[in-house]
Amino acid sequence: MNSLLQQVFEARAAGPVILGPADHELAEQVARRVVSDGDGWVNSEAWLNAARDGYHDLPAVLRKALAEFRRDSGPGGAFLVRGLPVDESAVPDTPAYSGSVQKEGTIPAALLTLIASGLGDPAAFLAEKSGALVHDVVPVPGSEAFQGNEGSVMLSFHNENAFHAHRPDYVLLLCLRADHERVAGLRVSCIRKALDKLSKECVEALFRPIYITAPPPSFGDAGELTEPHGILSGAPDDPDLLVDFAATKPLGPDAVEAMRELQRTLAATADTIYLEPGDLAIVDNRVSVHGRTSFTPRYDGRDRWLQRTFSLRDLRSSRHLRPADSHVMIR
Ligand SMILES: O=C(O)CCC(=O)C(=O)O
Ligand SMILES: [Fe+2]
Repeated sequence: MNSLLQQVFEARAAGPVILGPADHELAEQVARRVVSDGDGWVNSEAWLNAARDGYHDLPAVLRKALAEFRRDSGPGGAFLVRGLPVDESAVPDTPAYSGSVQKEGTIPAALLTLIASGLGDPAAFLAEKSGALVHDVVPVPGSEAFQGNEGSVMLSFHNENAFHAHRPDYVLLLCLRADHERVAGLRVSCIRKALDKLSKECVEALFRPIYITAPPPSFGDAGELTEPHGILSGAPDDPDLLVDFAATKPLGPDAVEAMRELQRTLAATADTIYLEPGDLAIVDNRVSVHGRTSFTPRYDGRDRWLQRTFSLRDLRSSRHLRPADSHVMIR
């Protein structure tokens, strides 16, 4: 493991899970079963049922670590699994168009759905990537400067879908292919590491409802601005974090100053993870923001490719947004 990875996880009781050969094989068998039982269609009911069922057959070492992470995501607010069965040589060319999603059943899509089903329930938004449960995170020609996952300039820190009342609790990012130069780093920063480095005035302002947040560009024209909200909420000694540095607007000078201090501090305490094929990063979206360093795509079919799935701990609470109790919110 490289030292940056070590830094991310050294503070956690249970470090990264690295699957050995037998567990790698078992995870592959379980994922294959989801592919064969799941109608070959990622958003189908059969696929979701197969993933929920199959989760219980995943390696015990993985399930135990996920259960611990679910109870307490630790000071880093993120988790890494390495050695998942992703065979880069069998991965097709990296797609290079906007809105690309994984509709057909594949091993990586099965792994994401399996693990999302253990942490909570997989879910998606109709307005974002056509409601697919598994998204491609790939650079798109012409979108280089986009503040979204199609871009390749630095992606600023954000809670995923911060504006939405039913935003994901966990963001799962599975690497199928790294970037050519191995410089694209997923950056994760957790409020638990930053909190005691913030001034009293800053913390006090961040708890006040003096911020509003817009939907991210990935939602197109859909979605509404939030009501004024605090960036921090909940327990003073272990608050939740809610901010998107590209979409959250401070209302007034105190709000501006506190947001700047927070941004500086989150950058200083962040961890950078250079994902390799078979690595899965799980971000606790309640206490951590994430972003990405810049990189240079070549659009040659060998660019960086992550796949992403969201998991919600309480799917029921968004029932009014999910006709027929599907896993896709219509707004
Ligand atoms: O490219 C990355 O490492 C992260 C992109 C991102 O923020 C996302 O897909 O939600
Ligand atoms: Fe994101």
